[in-house]
Amino acid sequence: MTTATQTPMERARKVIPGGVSSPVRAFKGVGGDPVFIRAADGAYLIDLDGKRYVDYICGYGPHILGHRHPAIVAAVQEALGRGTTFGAPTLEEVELAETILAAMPNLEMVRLVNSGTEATMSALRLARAATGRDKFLKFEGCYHGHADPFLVAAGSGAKTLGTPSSPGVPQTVVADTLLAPYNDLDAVEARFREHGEGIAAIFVEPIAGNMGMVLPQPGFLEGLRRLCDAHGALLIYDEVMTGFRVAHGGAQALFPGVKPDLTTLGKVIGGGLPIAAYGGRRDLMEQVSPAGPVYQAGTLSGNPIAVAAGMAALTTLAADGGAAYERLETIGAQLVTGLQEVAQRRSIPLSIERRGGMLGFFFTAGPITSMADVDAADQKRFRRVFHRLLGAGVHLPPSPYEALFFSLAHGDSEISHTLEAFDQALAAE
Ligand code: KE4
Repeated sequence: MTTATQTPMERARKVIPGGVSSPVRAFKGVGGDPVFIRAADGAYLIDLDGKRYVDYICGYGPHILGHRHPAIVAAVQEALGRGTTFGAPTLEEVELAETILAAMPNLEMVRLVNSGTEATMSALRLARAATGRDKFLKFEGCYHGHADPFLVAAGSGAKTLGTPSSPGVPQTVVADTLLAPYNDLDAVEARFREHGEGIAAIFVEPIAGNMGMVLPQPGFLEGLRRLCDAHGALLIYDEVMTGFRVAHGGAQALFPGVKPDLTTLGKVIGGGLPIAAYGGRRDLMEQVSPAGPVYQAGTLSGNPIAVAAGMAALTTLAADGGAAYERLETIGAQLVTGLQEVAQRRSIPLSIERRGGMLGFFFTAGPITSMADVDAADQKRFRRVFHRLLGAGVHLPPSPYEALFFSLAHGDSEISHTLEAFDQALAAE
């Protein structure tokens, strides 16, 4: 919808940096202006002109049940009838904590916060306090929110110390951020040789979802656990994206041989409202204020409206003995098989991986094991295909470095619409 004087984006850019509330939404990864969304329903986004798009953004992960799921809407409406925020403990936040712990046995305690950024920055502070060490290691291409220590250039794995990738992040802050390529145990071993007893933790997305979707190679997570144990460092799984998305128990349920010390969560656990969390071993979490000295707080943490949405989401997902995840497998297999068949028929190299309701595809023959492989994929082709799909009413996340998400509301008609649009998009290549 464009007024005579200005487009929505022209208007937005005047008052909001880049016209968006979060950078990826600005379409910088694909070019052009974003579609402004007015509403959503099930598997669909609806723009200002009423055009519907099959949605593979799903809010960047939260919407695993589909938009406006009746259970979530009803729970939020009921909670609204009792108030919005109390600045006091509620039984509902206890129930949500208990529900999370029941699904993730590696977590003995959990603290609710408002965003994944808060969860990871708090987990890092706790790891540094618990070990008395300052350095931590992260992987190129993994994203852990925008707290200063994590904003480190995804530079070459040869770099042993990160360099700030954003102005305003002091070198002194990232001096303790170590980098390694994802899936490169030798590089991690080298960091430990250089800094071993100074490393508080390894932060890792056990399935990487911020460079498309990249799986851990066999032995990678086990190797991280072994190195942490050998050097007295903590293993921290960032499952903000994968928690309750790739499986009911998150990625750690798919790799049961490795037990993280701490886990961060978000997205699905808020049912589309702002909730995230960090949790793990009791001896660590008991160090968090006011139980212990590690300070962390939040005016709206455990917000009753968000808690109600999260509880409705997790309860619905757990119903019928996990039937929801079986359904996600069926939808996902149908989608991936179809995409692969189209690419094969059109002789276009496509590498695709899926776990649960999350997938990544790259225009390359693969394999994809690190950021370097993702960078080498045909990003120009992604941009062309993105816009053709958008024009055909299929909305992917607007960046080749984002994973795709689908929901329980993505049925046969949405999948066939997507595959038809994908076929037409590749036919034009
Ligand atoms: P938030 O602070 O955006 O709630 O969560 C940060 C975060 C932490 N850890 C992981 C593994 C994450 O994926 C995220 C956020 N993910 C991005 C999507 N790639 C959020 C989308 C955005 O930045 O707008």
